[in-house]
Amino acid sequence: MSLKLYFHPLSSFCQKVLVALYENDTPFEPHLVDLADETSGADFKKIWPIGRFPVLRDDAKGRTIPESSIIIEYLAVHYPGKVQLVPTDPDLACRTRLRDRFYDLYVDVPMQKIVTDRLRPEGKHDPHGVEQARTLLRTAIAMIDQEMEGASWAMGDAFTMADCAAAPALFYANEVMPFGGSHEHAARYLDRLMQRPSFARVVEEAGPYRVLFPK
Ligand SMILES: N[C@@H](CCC(=O)N[C@@H](CS)C(=O)NCC(=O)O)C(=O)O
Repeated sequence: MSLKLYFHPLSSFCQKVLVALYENDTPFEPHLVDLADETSGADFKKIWPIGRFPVLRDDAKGRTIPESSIIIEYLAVHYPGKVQLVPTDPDLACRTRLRDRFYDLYVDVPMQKIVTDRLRPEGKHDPHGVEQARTLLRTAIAMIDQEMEGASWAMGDAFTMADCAAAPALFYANEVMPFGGSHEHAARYLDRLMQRPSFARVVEEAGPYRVLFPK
């Protein structure tokens, strides 16, 4: 097996890549990184000094690939499967990347700002930053709610990289700022994502680690 994924099961960006791998039954060796553990964190930073996961290592090709979207693009080029996560049509691919960026930057990132603020020590919280994140997240969810009226997946009928990004981002966003009661189309989209076998598996595998999620 040439692919090794450095990841943590609770991490939303890692879950995004796991969904892509599971969609296509792509074989890989999971390598759990525990950033709270000095040795595990230091070993990981030798591979990717930025210290953020996921990172894919492809021993067969001698490549180390960070960044969730780039990993999914790499898999689509070098290890394609039955589900075409990045369309071959350039315009459709461009629109897919836009949706992927949208879910990463305007749902996942503000959601993480809200969650990670809970981990900050007393006196080091950033209430203004958290409020900005909540405002951004609220705007993004309202946009998604409109977009998803009449659509099955982020790009319409086909499940793509954008849905890989949307699944964990919306899942955690709904935990920190529940939108089920106010945005029914976004909520139904999240339900569909939860029922998708690839993401259902990701959620189930993260189960034992849920106690680490800051309340
Ligand atoms: N743009 C990166 C973001 C990766 C990222 O922020 N990962 C988080 C976990 S979800 C992380 O590694 N956090 C650890 C840290 O910031 O120390 C991607 O798409 O992969």
